[in-house]
Amino acid sequence: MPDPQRNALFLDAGAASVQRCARCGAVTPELDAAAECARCGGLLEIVHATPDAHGAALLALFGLRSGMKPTSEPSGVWRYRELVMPSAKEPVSHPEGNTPLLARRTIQAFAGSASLLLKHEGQNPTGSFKDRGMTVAVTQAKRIGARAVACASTGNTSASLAAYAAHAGIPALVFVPRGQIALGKLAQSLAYGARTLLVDGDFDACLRLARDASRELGVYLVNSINPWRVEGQKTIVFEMLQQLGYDAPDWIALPAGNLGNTSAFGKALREAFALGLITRVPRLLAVQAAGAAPFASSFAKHFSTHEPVHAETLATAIKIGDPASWDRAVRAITETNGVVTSASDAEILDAKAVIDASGVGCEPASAASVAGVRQLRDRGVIGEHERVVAVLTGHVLKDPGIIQYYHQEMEPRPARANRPVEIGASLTEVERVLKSATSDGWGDLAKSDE
Ligand code: AN7
Repeated sequence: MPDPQRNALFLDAGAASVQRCARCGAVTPELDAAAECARCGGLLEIVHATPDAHGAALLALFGLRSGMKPTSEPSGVWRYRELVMPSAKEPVSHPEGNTPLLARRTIQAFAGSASLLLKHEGQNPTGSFKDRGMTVAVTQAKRIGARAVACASTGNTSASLAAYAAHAGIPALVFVPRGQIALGKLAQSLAYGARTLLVDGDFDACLRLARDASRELGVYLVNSINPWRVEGQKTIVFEMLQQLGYDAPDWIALPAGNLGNTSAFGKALREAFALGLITRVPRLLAVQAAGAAPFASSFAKHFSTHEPVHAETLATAIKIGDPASWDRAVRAITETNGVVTSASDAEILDAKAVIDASGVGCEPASAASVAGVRQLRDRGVIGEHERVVAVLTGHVLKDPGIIQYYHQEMEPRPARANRPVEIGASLTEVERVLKSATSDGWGDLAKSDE
Protein backbone atom coordinates (compact mmCIF):
# COMPACT_ATOMS: atom_id res chain seq x y z
CA MET A 1 0.00 0.00 0.00
CA PRO A 2 1.41 3.39 -0.90
CA ASP A 3 2.17 5.50 2.13
CA PRO A 4 -0.32 8.42 2.44
CA GLN A 5 2.60 10.71 3.34
CA ARG A 6 4.59 9.36 0.42
CA ASN A 7 5.48 12.69 -1.15
CA ALA A 8 5.37 14.82 1.98
CA LEU A 9 8.48 16.91 2.59
CA PHE A 10 7.85 16.59 6.33
CA LEU A 11 5.83 14.14 8.42
CA ASP A 12 3.17 15.16 10.94
CA ALA A 13 4.50 17.07 13.94
CA GLY A 14 5.87 14.77 16.62
CA ALA A 15 6.41 11.77 14.30
CA ALA A 16 9.69 9.84 14.43
CA SER A 17 12.01 10.33 11.46
CA VAL A 18 11.81 7.54 8.85
CA GLN A 19 13.84 6.21 5.95
CA ARG A 20 11.78 6.35 2.77
CA CYS A 21 12.51 4.81 -0.61
CA ALA A 22 12.86 7.56 -3.16
CA ARG A 23 11.68 5.17 -5.88
CA CYS A 24 8.72 3.20 -4.46
CA GLY A 25 7.89 5.18 -1.33
CA ALA A 26 8.27 2.22 1.08
CA VAL A 27 9.04 3.40 4.57
CA THR A 28 11.33 1.82 7.21
CA PRO A 29 12.06 2.98 10.77
CA GLU A 30 15.03 5.27 11.34
CA LEU A 31 17.00 2.57 13.18
CA ASP A 32 16.70 0.04 10.32
CA ALA A 33 20.20 -0.98 9.18
CA ALA A 34 19.43 -1.68 5.52
CA ALA A 35 21.44 0.39 3.04
CA GLU A 36 18.76 0.23 0.34
CA CYS A 37 15.01 -0.34 0.01
CA ALA A 38 14.10 -3.89 1.04
CA ARG A 39 11.20 -3.91 -1.43
CA CYS A 40 12.69 -2.54 -4.64
CA GLY A 41 16.39 -1.89 -3.99
CA GLY A 42 15.98 1.86 -4.49
CA LEU A 43 17.93 4.54 -2.62
CA LEU A 44 16.60 5.68 0.74
CA GLU A 45 16.09 9.23 1.93
CA ILE A 46 15.42 10.51 5.44
CA VAL A 47 12.16 12.33 6.24
CA HIS A 48 11.63 14.22 9.54
CA ALA A 49 8.58 15.48 11.39
CA THR A 50 7.49 19.09 10.85
CA PRO A 51 9.44 21.03 13.51
CA ASP A 52 7.37 22.48 16.35
CA ALA A 53 8.77 25.94 15.72
CA HIS A 54 8.12 27.80 12.45
CA GLY A 55 9.46 30.89 10.72
CA ALA A 56 10.94 33.45 13.06
CA ALA A 57 10.72 31.08 16.04
CA LEU A 58 12.81 28.47 14.20
CA LEU A 59 15.34 31.09 13.14
CA ALA A 60 15.59 32.24 16.74
CA LEU A 61 16.14 28.66 17.91
CA PHE A 62 18.99 28.07 15.43
CA GLY A 63 20.45 31.46 16.33
CA LEU A 64 20.39 30.67 20.02
CA ARG A 65 22.28 27.43 19.47
CA SER A 66 24.95 28.99 17.26
CA GLY A 67 25.92 31.16 20.22
CA MET A 68 26.24 34.20 18.03
CA LYS A 69 24.05 36.74 16.34
CA PRO A 70 24.22 36.79 12.53
CA THR A 71 26.10 40.09 12.65
CA SER A 72 28.59 39.12 15.36
CA GLU A 73 32.30 38.57 14.66
CA PRO A 74 32.88 35.30 12.80
CA SER A 75 36.67 35.30 13.32
CA GLY A 76 38.22 33.77 16.43
CA VAL A 77 41.07 36.24 16.05
CA TRP A 78 39.25 39.52 15.42
CA ARG A 79 36.84 38.84 18.28
CA TYR A 80 39.76 39.91 20.50
CA ARG A 81 40.69 42.89 18.34
CA GLU A 82 41.30 45.22 21.32
CA LEU A 83 44.27 43.01 22.21
CA VAL A 84 45.31 42.27 18.62
CA MET A 85 45.03 45.34 16.36
CA PRO A 86 42.48 47.83 17.69
CA SER A 87 42.90 50.18 14.73
CA ALA A 88 42.16 47.58 12.05
CA LYS A 89 39.46 48.78 9.67
CA GLU A 90 39.24 46.01 7.10
CA PRO A 91 40.77 42.78 8.38
CA VAL A 92 41.89 40.30 5.72
CA SER A 93 40.05 37.35 7.21
CA HIS A 94 38.97 33.98 5.82
CA PRO A 95 37.72 33.81 8.78
CA GLU A 96 39.96 31.85 11.13
CA GLY A 97 40.09 30.55 14.71
CA ASN A 98 37.04 29.12 16.51
CA THR A 99 38.95 25.88 16.88
CA PRO A 100 37.58 23.17 19.18
CA LEU A 101 38.84 21.98 22.55
CA LEU A 102 38.65 18.20 22.41
CA ALA A 103 38.72 15.42 25.02
CA ARG A 104 39.60 11.93 23.79
CA ARG A 105 39.97 9.07 26.22
CA THR A 106 42.59 7.12 24.25
CA ILE A 107 44.84 10.17 24.04
CA GLN A 108 44.36 10.97 27.73
CA ALA A 109 45.25 7.37 28.62
CA PHE A 110 48.35 7.49 26.40
CA ALA A 111 49.52 10.76 27.95
CA GLY A 112 48.66 9.64 31.48
CA SER A 113 46.58 12.76 31.99
CA ALA A 114 42.87 12.14 32.56
CA SER A 115 41.94 15.80 32.13
CA LEU A 116 43.99 16.42 28.99
CA LEU A 117 42.26 18.62 26.40
CA LEU A 118 43.43 19.24 22.84
CA LYS A 119 43.11 22.65 21.23
CA HIS A 120 43.03 21.70 17.56
CA GLU A 121 44.55 24.54 15.58
CA GLY A 122 44.71 22.24 12.55
CA GLN A 123 41.07 23.17 12.05
CA ASN A 124 41.94 26.63 10.80
CA PRO A 125 41.21 27.48 7.13
CA THR A 126 44.61 26.43 5.80
CA GLY A 127 45.02 23.67 8.38
CA SER A 128 47.41 25.24 10.87
CA PHE A 129 47.64 27.82 13.66
CA LYS A 130 49.61 30.09 11.35
CA ASP A 131 46.34 31.56 10.03
CA ARG A 132 45.80 33.38 13.32
CA GLY A 133 48.98 35.38 12.94
CA MET A 134 48.70 35.68 9.18
CA THR A 135 45.29 37.38 9.16
CA VAL A 136 46.83 40.16 11.25
CA ALA A 137 50.18 40.41 9.42
CA VAL A 138 48.52 40.52 6.00
CA THR A 139 46.00 43.09 7.25
CA GLN A 140 49.02 45.16 8.23
CA ALA A 141 50.71 44.56 4.86
CA LYS A 142 47.59 45.77 3.09
CA ARG A 143 47.12 48.91 5.14
CA ILE A 144 50.76 49.97 4.78
CA GLY A 145 50.50 49.35 1.02
CA ALA A 146 53.20 46.66 0.79
CA ARG A 147 54.14 45.87 -2.83
CA ALA A 148 54.76 42.21 -1.92
CA VAL A 149 54.89 39.98 1.14
CA ALA A 150 57.43 37.26 1.89
CA CYS A 151 58.31 34.58 4.38
CA ALA A 152 60.70 31.71 4.94
CA SER A 153 58.94 28.60 6.04
CA THR A 154 59.00 24.94 6.95
CA GLY A 155 55.68 24.83 5.07
CA ASN A 156 52.78 26.01 7.19
CA THR A 157 53.62 29.70 7.28
CA SER A 158 54.03 29.68 3.50
CA ALA A 159 50.70 27.88 2.98
CA SER A 160 48.98 30.39 5.21
CA LEU A 161 50.69 33.42 3.68
CA ALA A 162 49.79 32.20 0.20
CA ALA A 163 46.10 31.98 1.14
CA TYR A 164 45.91 35.36 2.90
CA ALA A 165 47.96 37.18 0.27
CA ALA A 166 45.64 35.79 -2.41
CA HIS A 167 42.65 37.09 -0.45
CA ALA A 168 44.28 40.52 -0.05
CA GLY A 169 45.46 40.66 -3.66
CA ILE A 170 49.14 41.14 -2.74
CA PRO A 171 51.91 39.14 -4.49
CA ALA A 172 53.50 36.60 -2.14
CA LEU A 173 57.03 35.24 -2.23
CA VAL A 174 57.87 32.18 -0.15
CA PHE A 175 61.27 30.65 0.61
CA VAL A 176 61.18 26.96 1.52
CA PRO A 177 63.97 24.40 1.95
CA ARG A 178 63.94 22.22 -1.19
CA GLY A 179 62.83 18.66 -0.55
CA GLN A 180 62.26 19.29 3.16
CA ILE A 181 58.65 20.40 3.44
CA ALA A 182 55.59 18.17 3.60
CA LEU A 183 53.61 17.55 0.42
CA GLY A 184 50.32 19.09 1.61
CA LYS A 185 52.03 22.35 2.49
CA LEU A 186 53.93 22.68 -0.79
CA ALA A 187 50.71 21.89 -2.64
CA GLN A 188 48.87 24.68 -0.82
CA SER A 189 51.52 27.28 -1.56
CA LEU A 190 51.34 26.44 -5.28
CA ALA A 191 47.55 26.20 -5.35
CA TYR A 192 46.96 29.53 -3.60
CA GLY A 193 49.30 31.16 -6.06
CA ALA A 194 52.39 32.21 -4.11
CA ARG A 195 55.66 32.47 -6.02
CA THR A 196 57.38 29.49 -4.42
CA LEU A 197 61.17 29.45 -4.18
CA LEU A 198 62.70 26.05 -3.46
CA VAL A 199 65.92 27.04 -1.78
CA ASP A 200 68.98 24.85 -1.82
CA GLY A 201 69.51 25.01 1.95
CA ASP A 202 67.75 24.43 5.26
CA PHE A 203 65.05 26.56 6.94
CA ASP A 204 67.63 28.66 8.75
CA ALA A 205 69.24 29.57 5.40
CA CYS A 206 65.79 30.41 4.00
CA LEU A 207 65.08 32.76 6.88
CA ARG A 208 68.39 34.58 6.42
CA LEU A 209 67.59 35.01 2.72
CA ALA A 210 64.05 36.24 3.38
CA ARG A 211 65.32 38.74 5.96
CA ASP A 212 67.91 40.05 3.51
CA ALA A 213 65.31 40.30 0.75
CA SER A 214 62.97 42.29 2.95
CA ARG A 215 65.76 44.66 4.02
CA GLU A 216 67.20 45.20 0.54
CA LEU A 217 64.16 44.87 -1.71
CA GLY A 218 61.35 46.45 0.29
CA VAL A 219 59.27 43.31 0.58
CA TYR A 220 57.15 43.07 3.75
CA LEU A 221 58.36 40.13 5.89
CA VAL A 222 55.70 38.13 7.73
CA ASN A 223 57.71 35.49 9.58
CA SER A 224 56.90 35.20 13.27
CA ILE A 225 59.59 37.77 14.02
CA ASN A 226 56.92 40.12 12.61
CA PRO A 227 55.25 41.53 15.75
CA TRP A 228 51.74 41.45 14.25
CA ARG A 229 52.00 37.69 13.75
CA VAL A 230 52.55 37.35 17.49
CA GLU A 231 49.46 39.47 18.20
CA GLY A 232 47.27 37.11 16.18
CA GLN A 233 48.75 33.96 17.64
CA LYS A 234 47.98 35.18 21.16
CA THR A 235 44.33 34.47 20.39
CA ILE A 236 44.95 30.71 20.65
CA VAL A 237 45.33 31.36 24.36
CA PHE A 238 42.50 33.91 24.63
CA GLU A 239 40.08 31.58 22.88
CA MET A 240 41.15 28.58 24.97
CA LEU A 241 40.67 30.56 28.18
CA GLN A 242 37.25 31.71 27.02
CA GLN A 243 36.27 28.10 26.20
CA LEU A 244 37.29 27.14 29.74
CA GLY A 245 35.21 29.93 31.26
CA TYR A 246 38.45 31.72 32.20
CA ASP A 247 39.27 28.94 34.65
CA ALA A 248 42.89 28.62 33.50
CA PRO A 249 44.46 25.16 33.13
CA ASP A 250 47.60 24.28 35.08
CA TRP A 251 49.64 23.64 31.95
CA ILE A 252 49.59 24.58 28.27
CA ALA A 253 51.75 22.33 26.08
CA LEU A 254 52.85 23.29 22.58
CA PRO A 255 55.39 22.22 19.97
CA ALA A 256 58.29 24.62 19.55
CA GLY A 257 60.39 25.37 16.48
CA ASN A 258 61.12 28.96 15.66
CA LEU A 259 59.61 29.88 19.08
CA GLY A 260 57.11 32.39 17.71
CA ASN A 261 54.19 30.61 19.30
CA THR A 262 55.95 30.14 22.63
CA SER A 263 56.57 33.89 22.65
CA ALA A 264 52.98 34.66 21.69
CA PHE A 265 51.60 32.41 24.45
CA GLY A 266 53.81 34.13 27.01
CA LYS A 267 52.59 37.57 25.92
CA ALA A 268 48.95 36.42 25.89
CA LEU A 269 49.18 35.06 29.44
CA ARG A 270 50.96 38.17 30.67
CA GLU A 271 48.19 40.35 29.23
CA ALA A 272 45.32 38.09 30.32
CA PHE A 273 46.63 38.14 33.88
CA ALA A 274 47.27 41.89 33.91
CA LEU A 275 43.73 42.54 32.64
CA GLY A 276 42.17 40.25 35.21
CA LEU A 277 40.83 37.73 32.68
CA ILE A 278 42.57 35.03 34.74
CA THR A 279 43.75 34.98 38.33
CA ARG A 280 46.37 32.26 37.86
CA VAL A 281 48.96 31.83 35.10
CA PRO A 282 49.32 28.35 33.54
CA ARG A 283 52.81 26.91 33.13
CA LEU A 284 53.99 26.63 29.52
CA LEU A 285 55.47 23.37 28.30
CA ALA A 286 57.38 23.91 25.05
CA VAL A 287 58.35 20.69 23.28
CA GLN A 288 61.05 20.51 20.62
CA ALA A 289 62.02 17.60 18.39
CA ALA A 290 65.14 15.96 19.86
CA GLY A 291 67.07 16.52 16.63
CA ALA A 292 66.22 20.23 16.64
CA ALA A 293 66.31 21.13 20.30
CA PRO A 294 68.66 24.06 20.96
CA PHE A 295 66.06 25.72 23.20
CA ALA A 296 65.53 22.57 25.29
CA SER A 297 69.31 22.18 25.71
CA SER A 298 69.58 25.78 26.82
CA PHE A 299 66.67 25.36 29.28
CA ALA A 300 68.51 22.42 30.85
CA LYS A 301 71.35 24.88 31.55
CA HIS A 302 69.02 27.55 32.95
CA PHE A 303 69.25 29.47 29.66
CA SER A 304 72.92 30.24 30.28
CA THR A 305 73.81 29.11 26.73
CA HIS A 306 72.48 29.87 23.25
CA GLU A 307 73.87 27.47 20.67
CA PRO A 308 72.26 26.81 17.28
CA VAL A 309 72.29 23.22 16.03
CA HIS A 310 72.07 21.46 12.67
CA ALA A 311 68.43 20.31 12.71
CA GLU A 312 67.38 16.76 11.85
CA THR A 313 63.86 15.42 12.49
CA LEU A 314 60.95 13.75 10.73
CA ALA A 315 58.75 16.53 12.12
CA THR A 316 59.72 18.89 9.30
CA ALA A 317 57.56 21.76 10.63
CA ILE A 318 59.91 22.16 13.59
CA LYS A 319 63.15 21.26 11.83
CA ILE A 320 64.74 24.54 12.89
CA GLY A 321 68.25 24.82 14.34
CA ASP A 322 68.49 28.53 15.08
CA PRO A 323 65.12 29.77 16.40
CA ALA A 324 64.45 33.45 15.67
CA SER A 325 62.26 34.38 18.64
CA TRP A 326 64.71 33.10 21.26
CA ASP A 327 64.76 35.98 23.75
CA ARG A 328 60.99 36.48 23.72
CA ALA A 329 60.57 32.75 24.32
CA VAL A 330 63.02 32.71 27.22
CA ARG A 331 60.89 35.39 28.84
CA ALA A 332 57.70 33.39 28.20
CA ILE A 333 59.12 30.25 29.83
CA THR A 334 60.70 32.11 32.74
CA GLU A 335 57.61 34.19 33.56
CA THR A 336 55.26 31.21 33.48
CA ASN A 337 57.58 28.94 35.46
CA GLY A 338 57.53 26.90 32.29
CA VAL A 339 59.44 23.85 31.13
CA VAL A 340 61.14 23.04 27.82
CA THR A 341 61.72 19.46 26.81
CA SER A 342 62.39 17.46 23.66
CA ALA A 343 60.80 14.36 22.18
CA SER A 344 62.53 11.86 19.90
CA ASP A 345 61.10 11.15 16.45
CA ALA A 346 59.97 7.74 17.75
CA GLU A 347 58.08 9.37 20.64
CA ILE A 348 56.53 11.90 18.25
CA LEU A 349 55.41 9.18 15.81
CA ASP A 350 53.96 7.12 18.67
CA ALA A 351 51.95 10.06 19.96
CA LYS A 352 50.84 10.92 16.44
CA ALA A 353 49.63 7.37 15.82
CA VAL A 354 47.47 7.55 18.96
CA ILE A 355 46.10 11.00 18.11
CA ASP A 356 45.41 9.91 14.52
CA ALA A 357 43.74 6.64 15.51
CA SER A 358 41.39 8.54 17.83
CA GLY A 359 39.96 10.16 14.71
CA VAL A 360 41.35 13.56 15.68
CA GLY A 361 44.57 13.47 13.67
CA CYS A 362 47.43 15.95 13.44
CA GLU A 363 50.72 16.45 11.65
CA PRO A 364 53.95 15.09 13.22
CA ALA A 365 55.17 18.33 14.85
CA SER A 366 51.82 18.78 16.59
CA ALA A 367 52.11 15.40 18.27
CA ALA A 368 55.23 16.66 20.07
CA SER A 369 52.95 18.46 22.52
CA VAL A 370 51.23 15.23 23.58
CA ALA A 371 54.57 13.36 23.62
CA GLY A 372 55.86 16.08 25.95
CA VAL A 373 52.88 15.78 28.29
CA ARG A 374 53.38 12.01 28.49
CA GLN A 375 57.05 12.53 29.33
CA LEU A 376 56.37 15.04 32.08
CA ARG A 377 53.63 12.88 33.55
CA ASP A 378 56.11 9.96 33.59
CA ARG A 379 58.68 12.13 35.33
CA GLY A 380 56.07 13.39 37.78
CA VAL A 381 56.63 17.01 36.78
CA ILE A 382 52.97 17.28 35.73
CA GLY A 383 50.78 16.07 38.56
CA GLU A 384 48.10 13.42 38.09
CA HIS A 385 45.27 15.84 38.77
CA GLU A 386 46.69 18.88 37.05
CA ARG A 387 44.67 20.21 34.12
CA VAL A 388 46.51 20.24 30.83
CA VAL A 389 45.70 21.68 27.42
CA ALA A 390 47.91 20.50 24.56
CA VAL A 391 47.86 22.47 21.33
CA LEU A 392 47.70 20.52 18.07
CA THR A 393 49.19 22.95 15.61
CA GLY A 394 48.54 21.33 12.22
CA HIS A 395 46.12 19.09 10.32
CA VAL A 396 46.70 15.38 9.65
CA LEU A 397 46.59 15.93 5.86
CA LYS A 398 49.53 18.33 5.90
CA ASP A 399 51.99 15.45 5.75
CA PRO A 400 50.56 12.42 3.94
CA GLY A 401 54.09 11.18 3.21
CA ILE A 402 54.89 10.39 6.83
CA ILE A 403 51.57 8.53 7.24
CA GLN A 404 52.33 6.34 4.27
CA TYR A 405 55.83 5.71 5.58
CA TYR A 406 54.68 4.86 9.11
CA HIS A 407 51.73 2.64 8.23
CA GLN A 408 52.94 1.03 5.02
CA GLU A 409 56.70 1.03 4.87
CA MET A 410 58.45 1.45 8.22
CA GLU A 411 60.53 -1.55 9.33
CA PRO A 412 60.43 -3.02 11.83
CA ARG A 413 56.69 -2.57 11.73
CA PRO A 414 55.61 -0.10 14.45
CA ALA A 415 53.10 -1.53 16.96
CA ARG A 416 50.44 0.92 15.82
CA ALA A 417 50.98 0.53 12.06
CA ASN A 418 47.71 0.05 10.19
CA ARG A 419 48.79 -1.83 7.09
CA PRO A 420 46.33 -1.72 4.18
CA VAL A 421 45.08 -5.14 3.07
CA GLU A 422 45.10 -6.15 -0.57
CA ILE A 423 42.30 -8.56 -1.46
CA GLY A 424 40.76 -10.18 -4.48
CA ALA A 425 37.23 -9.05 -5.31
CA SER A 426 35.55 -11.89 -3.41
CA LEU A 427 33.20 -12.03 -0.44
CA THR A 428 35.21 -14.81 1.26
CA GLU A 429 38.18 -12.52 1.47
CA VAL A 430 36.09 -9.70 2.96
CA GLU A 431 34.70 -12.17 5.51
CA ARG A 432 38.22 -13.19 6.49
CA VAL A 433 39.09 -9.54 7.09
CA LEU A 434 35.90 -8.95 9.11
CA LYS A 435 36.82 -11.80 11.45
CA SER A 436 39.84 -9.82 12.60
CA ALA A 437 37.59 -7.10 14.07
CA THR A 438 37.88 -6.89 17.85
CA SER A 439 35.99 -4.88 20.45
CA ASP A 440 38.66 -2.16 20.30
CA GLY A 441 39.42 -2.06 16.62
CA TRP A 442 41.15 -4.27 14.10
CA GLY A 443 43.27 -7.16 15.27
CA ASP A 444 46.13 -8.79 13.47
CA LEU A 445 44.94 -10.44 10.25
CA ALA A 446 47.45 -13.25 10.48
CA LYS A 447 46.16 -14.17 13.96
CA SER A 448 42.49 -14.09 12.93
CA ASP A 449 43.12 -17.11 10.74
CA GLU A 450 43.99 -19.30 13.71
C1 AN7 B 1 52.61 22.47 12.76
O1 AN7 B 1 55.76 27.22 8.92
O2 AN7 B 1 58.09 27.66 11.40
O3 AN7 B 1 57.77 27.60 17.43
O4 AN7 B 1 57.70 28.15 8.80
O5 AN7 B 1 54.19 24.36 11.42
O6 AN7 B 1 56.17 29.24 16.45
O7 AN7 B 1 57.89 28.14 15.02
C2 AN7 B 1 56.21 26.27 11.47
C3 AN7 B 1 56.23 25.97 12.78
C4 AN7 B 1 54.67 23.92 15.41
C5 AN7 B 1 56.42 25.60 15.60
N1 AN7 B 1 53.78 23.18 14.75
O8 AN7 B 1 55.96 26.88 15.91
C6 AN7 B 1 56.82 27.54 9.43
C7 AN7 B 1 57.11 27.19 10.83
C8 AN7 B 1 53.62 23.33 13.42
C9 AN7 B 1 54.39 24.26 12.73
C10 AN7 B 1 55.46 24.85 14.79
C11 AN7 B 1 55.34 25.02 13.42
P1 AN7 B 1 56.99 28.03 16.22
